[in-house]
Amino acid sequence: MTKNAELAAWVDQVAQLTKPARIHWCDGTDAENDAIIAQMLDSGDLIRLNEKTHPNCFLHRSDPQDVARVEHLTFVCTREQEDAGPNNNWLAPEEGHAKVDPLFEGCMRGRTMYVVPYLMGPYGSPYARAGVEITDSPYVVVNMRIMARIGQRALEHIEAGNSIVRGLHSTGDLDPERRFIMHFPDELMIKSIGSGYGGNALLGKKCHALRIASAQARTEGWLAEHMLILGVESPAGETRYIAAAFPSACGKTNLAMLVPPAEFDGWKVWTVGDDIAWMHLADDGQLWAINPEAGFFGVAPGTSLKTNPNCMNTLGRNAIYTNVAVTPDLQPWWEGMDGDKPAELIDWQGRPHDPANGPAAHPNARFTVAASQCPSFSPQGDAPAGVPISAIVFGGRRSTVAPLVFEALDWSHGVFAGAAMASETTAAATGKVGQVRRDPMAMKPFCGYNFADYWQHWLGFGPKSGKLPRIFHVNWFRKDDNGRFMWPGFGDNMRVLEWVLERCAGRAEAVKTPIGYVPEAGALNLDGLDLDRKTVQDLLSIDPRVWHEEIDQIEAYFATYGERLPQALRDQAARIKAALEDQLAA
Ligand code: OXD
Ligand code: MN
Repeated sequence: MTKNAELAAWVDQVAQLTKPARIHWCDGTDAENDAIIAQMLDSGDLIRLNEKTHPNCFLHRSDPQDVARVEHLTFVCTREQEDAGPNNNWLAPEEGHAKVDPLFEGCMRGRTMYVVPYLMGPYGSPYARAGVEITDSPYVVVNMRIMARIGQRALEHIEAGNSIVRGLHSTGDLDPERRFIMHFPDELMIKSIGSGYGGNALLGKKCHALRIASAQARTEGWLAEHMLILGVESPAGETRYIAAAFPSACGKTNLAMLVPPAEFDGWKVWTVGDDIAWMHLADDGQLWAINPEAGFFGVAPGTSLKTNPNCMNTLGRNAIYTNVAVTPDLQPWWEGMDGDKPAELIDWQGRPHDPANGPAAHPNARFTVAASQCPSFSPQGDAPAGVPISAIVFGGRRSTVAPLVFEALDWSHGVFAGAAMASETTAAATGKVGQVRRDPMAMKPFCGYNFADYWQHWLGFGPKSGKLPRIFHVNWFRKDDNGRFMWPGFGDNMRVLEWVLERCAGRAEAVKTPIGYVPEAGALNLDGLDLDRKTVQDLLSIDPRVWHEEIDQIEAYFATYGERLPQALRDQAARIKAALEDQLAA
């Protein structure tokens, strides 16, 4: 229960609507967690994994129709449609409520209604924000406990008079026809029904920390972004921080936990966050970032000791796995894991694995694990003030067009580069995989208001400080004519991060091109890499013809935002095109 009358009244009102058998206020203690896990083991909602190899680890198998975010069923309900923008599905707030409220009627009959007070951001941080999620899913409770700071301390923060985001969630009947994820930014309210999947159901994550928070950040003058945060420590012991935005399932977790290659003796990468950054301009003129989350909800397939040893060393204990395969002795398994594929596996749906049924683990299978367990977790990971950001990196999955790395000419051009981001789609959302779509700042599924206003908000930071981070764009996913990746990626991405930070320090050499600064031949440290000159050249090349076409496409995309599009972005496109035309004419 709570001393906060408004919160108590809302909980009452939800209980009257949803008719649960009982109400449980979560205190976040170990004892509570143990009891919920025990009950989920009983009901079959969780399966205990091999205690010897994976102590305190559990497997959850979701409904096969409920395995990813559902962008087509996700709505932003602002008074005016224009305020949600062409980037969001929209309903007027009263229509949004009218669509979902009937689905909540009696939906918790026979179930426990959990009330989960949570804090996004470190305890004691002026930037942390609270929420309360009401849910009938014990899976959500045990995952929220890892992903956010839940329970008594969060409730105390709320009872001290801080505002909250209210999130109502029910798995309903899991019918995709009765599934909606509704956001009401003006009411600081989320209503999610019909799905138990992470991004649709763990409301602190995408719904609160990105969609609602981005709208709050706009009015309050900060940034809520789909970005990892990492620190790079040099052999001299100096640590500088980078925030980087990539679309879902493009390697954010791997980059955040990068282990530098052998040639980078004495360098170390520290993980602050792997998915979300809240960034504020501080009195010193620098952009400081906190990770609002406390855990990682990462994609399992492709994670291995080779691609992400820190992650593998995080995952072996106290983790919840969703939709992975298991060996006969109940060890988790997924495609891309180290070693040979075991002869026998149970697939993500609990069937003996038959390759004819597809991969053994679902391509969007996940792990949930505390960030503090990660060997590279930053000593500043819980710092209330956050960390100062030296560089912002945008990146997409492009098999063609985008070079390995370029630096924007200035802040406005950097905002353009972010706004123009495109990427091939992945399994993190339902729908076709591998289609190129515009995904500005990797926020396409997550920006809680009109992108045109969002870009204007970003542009507005430019004149505010001379100490803003420099902005870069990277592409680890360029392919050659035979369809092979040209860049080794993973730990070797350190080579690009080093150039990025050297540029920030005013040291590394670059060539100015119409689309930005690219590394001069020899400016990237490629020692020990087996890459021929031609491949390096191709990786850094900018084809003026291809880019002219790319800018045409960017302009066509921008045009869908009409008059609201900031003039500065039109000007950037025109400037780049003119420079490319000069090159083509020369
Ligand atoms: C995620 C996503 O789960 O972006 O982080 O889909
Ligand atoms: Mn994400």
